[in-house]
Amino acid sequence: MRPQSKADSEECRSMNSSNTEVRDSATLTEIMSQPEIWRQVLQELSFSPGFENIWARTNARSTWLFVGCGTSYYLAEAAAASRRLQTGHAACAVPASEIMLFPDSALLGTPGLQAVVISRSGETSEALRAAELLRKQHKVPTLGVTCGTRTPLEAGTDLCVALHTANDKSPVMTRSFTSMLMSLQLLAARSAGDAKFVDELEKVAARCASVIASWAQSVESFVAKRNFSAYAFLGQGPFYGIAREAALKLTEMSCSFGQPFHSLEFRHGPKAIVTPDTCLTFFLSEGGSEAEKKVLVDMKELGGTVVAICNRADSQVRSNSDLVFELGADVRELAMLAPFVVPIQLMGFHTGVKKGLAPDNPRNLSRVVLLD
Ligand code: F1P
Repeated sequence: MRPQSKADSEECRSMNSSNTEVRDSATLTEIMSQPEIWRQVLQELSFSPGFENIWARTNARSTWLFVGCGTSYYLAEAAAASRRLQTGHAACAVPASEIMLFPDSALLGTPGLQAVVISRSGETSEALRAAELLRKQHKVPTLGVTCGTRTPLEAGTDLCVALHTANDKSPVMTRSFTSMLMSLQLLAARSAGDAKFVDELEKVAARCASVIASWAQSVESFVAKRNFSAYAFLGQGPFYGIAREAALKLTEMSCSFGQPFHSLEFRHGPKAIVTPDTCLTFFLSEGGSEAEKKVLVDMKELGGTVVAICNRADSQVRSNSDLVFELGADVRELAMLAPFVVPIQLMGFHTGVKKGLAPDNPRNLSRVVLLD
């Protein structure tokens, strides 16, 4: 057996010492439960008269405004980008605080506007305030999306999707984020008359179930061997919302500094930070992959540490990446939004544990932000 190098013993020490935190952690359990939870949620929604009713009552609305806070805001961004591509109709996202403080910037007078207020807890003060302003002051029909039960959000919106199965105990949103995103993509697919999309999400759930354990192992050993001074998350189109959420996950669970960028924007200045201690994660789309891969190669040439998340990696991606995650599913790229965030949920978790933090009890964070 090869003598234990310093890195190995450090790796063993960091992996062993956090076993209990790892094994018993609600956050890790909830991350690893996602493929099964997605399968259950898709099943529930496919046969839910309530969901069908929500589609029937919102389908004619031509412009959709997605609203949320924190992770729920980045979900709103990914859902809006996905809906634009799925339906070809207008859709955008704003933080709930903008509805409160700069309502005129959200074009609330747009004819045919449908508002979607997303809140895992259904209790976040800004989300409730935004729902109330949209509904009562601006007369915009409101659809709530939550994982809570009998929440103030449900009481404060015209319609509500409540995914109790996908709720997280952890203050950190993981399966709630991916499941609520899938539910909004299903609604858009229904509006686009795209009956195949639910099958593709089911394929993604099955495929992720077969790779998630190996993803978790690769992340844990990668994190054990490396220390980074900065993290950048790069994605184009609908993957930009996923890059935003990935940066937040790393920050929430490991108190490290992570920033999201549109991949090609990274050349326009931010690449100044690239060193071997910079971890650059690329969410490679299929639509933009040639141009995105060129950025990946450029950053590797600058000496950056590259993590690639994609459906299938070609030799160029493999030879220029330090770590590759492949989903390998025969689905269209929009069905890959949710699973692509999973490796970074895991990276945030294991980086936090390595730094002696407790992701189940993230520093300075509460599960719900309540304001006076
Ligand atoms: C929104 C949120 C979470 C964050 C933390 C505080 O919650 O910002 O994204 O992780 O838990 O609250 P919600 O409105 O979706 O419940």
